[in-house]
This record gives sequence, structure tokens and C-alpha cells, in this order.
Amino acid sequence: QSRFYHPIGIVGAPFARGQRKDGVEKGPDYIRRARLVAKLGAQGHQVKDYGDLKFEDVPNDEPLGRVKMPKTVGSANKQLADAVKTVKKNGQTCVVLGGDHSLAIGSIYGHAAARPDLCVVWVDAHADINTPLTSPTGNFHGQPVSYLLRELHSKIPVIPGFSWIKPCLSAQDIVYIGLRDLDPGEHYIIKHLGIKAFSMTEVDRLGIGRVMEEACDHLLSKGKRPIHLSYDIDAIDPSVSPATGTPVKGGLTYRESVYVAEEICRTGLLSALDVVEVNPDRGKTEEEVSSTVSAAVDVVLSCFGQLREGFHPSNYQLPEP
Ligand code: B3U
Ligand code: MN
Ligand code: MN
Repeated sequence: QSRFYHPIGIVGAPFARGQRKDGVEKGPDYIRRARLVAKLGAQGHQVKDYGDLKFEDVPNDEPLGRVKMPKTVGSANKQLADAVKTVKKNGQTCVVLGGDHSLAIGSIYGHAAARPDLCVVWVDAHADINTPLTSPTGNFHGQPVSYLLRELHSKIPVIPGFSWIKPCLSAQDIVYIGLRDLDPGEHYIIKHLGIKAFSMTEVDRLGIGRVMEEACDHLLSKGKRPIHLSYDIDAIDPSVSPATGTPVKGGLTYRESVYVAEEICRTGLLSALDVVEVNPDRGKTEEEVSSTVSAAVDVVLSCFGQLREGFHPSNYQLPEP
């Protein structure tokens, strides 16, 4: 049994309406077919797979200004929030397989309903903190953080399907890692609210070792608390994970991406994990798809104790000749 034993609950969230590219709803299927559940089991974890949530388009879902399908996004996230809350009430570390990153609204909201003291590590090329009014695209996957932050509450208009969402996070409860593509409104919000952000420039300047040390210090200096890791696969360089909706060059190396997960694991505080934006239809070749899916699987396995240095059980006996 691994040093970092967790009961784990897996929730598939095949949702794609938070952005415009088909295929991201296939993420859970591809990640499962890469034998994620069996591999976590082999690491000594007790895993319950809750299966996939069934999402439906809400009829008469008129756009609100630039934001597309608000009722459908609101309703899917409500479903996910309830599912994540159930997993947490069952005492399991929750793993949400997306789907697009708008799902973080429900995932974090549901997690916070069970663990109000949680903090968030957001690994992404993008900050996903546009308000509906700063969003240049209207896509919800570029906005989830704005609905969760208390400090932005007054900047969020009334949106059909979103009335159940109340902010559950403060600006000092979240850190970003891997940023390299921000809109002006997002940059303003991060600077204005003093949100801790390690862009790729900080990764270059400090190295990923110091980035993780400072990120964990920032969130945990006042004491241990549950960590919600929201991992957008586009944080990783497109040479490793090209099969995603909005790849941005200059991302985390494979090694850095795994190191982030290893360090979160090492805190012993991982309480929920989202792995989002794996879009098998965006891979140009089979190899691009499998490389992306395998990076996603390795991130999850590293979050749950897989170590590059290797491992042996405590009762290991060296064979005698
Ligand atoms: N910031 C842009 C682009 C974007 C955000 N997240 C992704 N792309 N994946 C937006 O749409 O808000
Ligand atoms: Mn994202
Ligand atoms: Mn992203």
C-alpha cells in the first residue's frame, strides 16, 4: 500500500458547452480507456468510479450578450457540484475528469460545500478569471474563477441558470501556475486583487521547485487545509499535450507538469482534483492524442503517490540466492 493512500472517487464530466470546440466531452472516455482506475488501484488506492454525469442542453437557452448557453452551463455545474459534494461526504478524494474548464465552477463549489476551508491551485496557460463583461469570447471556460471569488461578486451580472452559485473563495485562497495567455481584464483583476500568480516567467526565473514551495507556503502558512487542484491540460507545453482546445506555446515541460502533481501529493492535503480540457478531436495524429491523454493520466497518478524515484512496499524482501 502506497505511502499516500487515499480512498478516491472518480466523476466523469463529459461537458463541452463552456466553449465552442467539439470533442472535449470525450475526455473522460479516453482517460478511462488509458486504464486510470486500474493504475490507481495498482498504486494501492481504493477507487470508486461513479461513472459519467449525463448532461443535457437546456431548451430556450438564449445567449446573454456574448455569453453562450448560460442555462446549460449553470445546470451542468449544479449537477457536478452535487456529485462532488457527495464524493466528499463519502470521505473520498474527488477526481473530476472533464470536460471543459467551466466545470471548475461546480467542482469547487461542491467541494467547498463539504470543505469550506479549502484552497485552490489552478494550473493553466489561462487565468480563466474573466467576468462575463470582460470576456472577449463569451466562453464560460474562460470565466469560472470570477464566479467563485467574493471580491468579484459585485462585478457579476445576473445570469440565467447561475442563481445557485455563491462565491466561496477569497483572492488569497488561490494560486496560479503556468500562466502565459491573459486578457487585459484578467491581468487587471489578478494585480488589483493581489492574487498569487506564477506565470511561465516565474517558472523560468525561480524554477518549478521554488514555485511549488512558494505556492504551498502562500496557501498553507496559516495552517493545513484541503487543496483543490484544478489542472488544465493546456498548462503543459503543446509539444507534450497538443490535443486541447486552446494550446499555447511555451508551457510546462512534462517533468514540470509531473513535479507540480508530486508536490501537491507530498502535502498530504489533496482533497479534490480536476483534469480538464483534454480534447481528443484536436489531436492531428493518434500520437498527439495518446501523448495528451497519457500526460493527463500521469498527472493524476503523480497526485496520488506515483514517484519517479521508485517505490517498494515496506515488507519487501530481497530474494536470496
Ligand atoms: N482568455 C480567453 C481564452 C481562453 C481561456 N481559457 C481558455 N481559453 N482555454 C477566454 O476565452 O476567456
Ligand atoms: Mn482553463
Ligand atoms: Mn487553459
